[in-house]
Amino acid sequence: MTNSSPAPVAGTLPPAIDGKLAMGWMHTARFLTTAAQLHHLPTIDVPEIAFVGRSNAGKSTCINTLTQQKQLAFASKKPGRTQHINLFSLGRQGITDAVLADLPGYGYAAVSRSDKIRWQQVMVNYLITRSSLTGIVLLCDPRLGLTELDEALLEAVRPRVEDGLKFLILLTKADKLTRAEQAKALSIARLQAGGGEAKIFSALKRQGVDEVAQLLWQWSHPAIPADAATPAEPSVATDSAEDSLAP
Ligand SMILES: Nc1nc2c(ncn2[C@@H]2O[C@H](COP(=O)(O)OP(=O)(O)OP(=O)(O)O)[C@@H](O)[C@H]2O)c(=O)[nH]1
Ligand SMILES: [Mg+2]
Repeated sequence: MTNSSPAPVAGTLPPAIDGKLAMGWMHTARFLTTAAQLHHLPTIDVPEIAFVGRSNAGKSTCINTLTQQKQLAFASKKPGRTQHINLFSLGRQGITDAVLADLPGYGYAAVSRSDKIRWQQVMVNYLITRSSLTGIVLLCDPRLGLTELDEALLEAVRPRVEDGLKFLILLTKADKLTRAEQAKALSIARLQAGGGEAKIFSALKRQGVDEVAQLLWQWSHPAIPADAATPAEPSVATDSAEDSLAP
């Protein structure tokens, strides 16, 4: 891997980055912290990108595939594996320029109704109040399509998306679909994405991987004003948002 991703030039659009450089950047991912409650999350002063979606949609697998690390995020056949918000830092030479957040999935059947409702509230709080949140990747198994809970999430974040929050519907496990089914699912998802976009992804076949890495790099490196300072390491102060993730 080369070590020379182009730096954003002050006052300009971010330079385009090729797939190989974007994957090199993704490979720098390292564990930052895990939080069982929103107010335990550190305040982050770089772009944060959240991976959200139904339990078992493939969020943790997607993070592992993008970062080319087998066990950075916990992936499992058993739904409900991710129970905390796990943060991962990205950036070369130990300088963090973005953070990925792996969120617990929702809609897991074995969870009690009250826990489901509580978790939805935590999730919506996170998506609405988290000030470092720059982009959301909503993972969806196209065989199931967007569920009621996905729609509710979309509705909750719509005002922020209209305000410029980046948004991607990622159709996972594309290896389970034919090309024609993929094309159909993609056109439906594009309509549902509102101001955001939609892409096809398969961890198994490595479909869409470079493309998503490039997009996340672009989200994380917007044009910077001429007098902007160098991004710093995330500080360890805490947000004030409430609610526990633990059942
Ligand atoms: N065929 C196929 N299976 C996949 C793909 N991505 C994930 N899976 C499988 O889907 C299952 C769930 O994957 P996870 O990454 O743990 O899903 P998650 O969304 O993080 O689940 P929670 O943590 O429970 O919310 C695992 O058995 C994965 O191997 C893919 O691209 N293709
Ligand atoms: Mg997970």
